[in-house]
Amino acid sequence: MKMIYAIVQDKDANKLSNRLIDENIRATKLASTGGFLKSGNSTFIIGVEDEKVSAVKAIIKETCQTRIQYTSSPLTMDLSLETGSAAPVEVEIGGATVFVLPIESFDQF
Ligand code: 2BA
Repeated sequence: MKMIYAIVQDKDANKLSNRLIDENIRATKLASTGGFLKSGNSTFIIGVEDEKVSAVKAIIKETCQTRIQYTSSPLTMDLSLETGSAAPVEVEIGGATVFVLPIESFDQF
């Protein structure tokens, strides 16, 4: 059995939830925050049998898309304090960041 952690953009989270329900794959969705942009994203925790890992990754890939976001980098934010204007920085996010970990044991009591 494996534990899949998938960090996805909030805009894709409902679509992914619905797909996982349709495919009878159990998941937990956590509200999370990206360390770099400090904006909200969603982290899915999905425990699955080894043979289902590829199928789940394919669903995540199909459901989550890459987007461009504009933000102020720490450097331009520092400059903006001096000049009063911050140049936006283009950042490409996602579609999804996925980690697959082994599970030592799985119990439901
Ligand atoms: P954030 O940390 O808010 O990062 C958002 C996007 O900003 C990243 O997209 C990446 O394009 C850019 N970025 C992140 N750190 C950067 C840096 N030091 N310098 C320049 N650009 C940087 P993604 O790579 O698609 O990541 C989306 C979200 O997935 C991240 O949000 C974070 O919440 C999570 N994530 C990505 N890699 C991770 C990792 N190795 N461990 C844990 N979480 C990760």
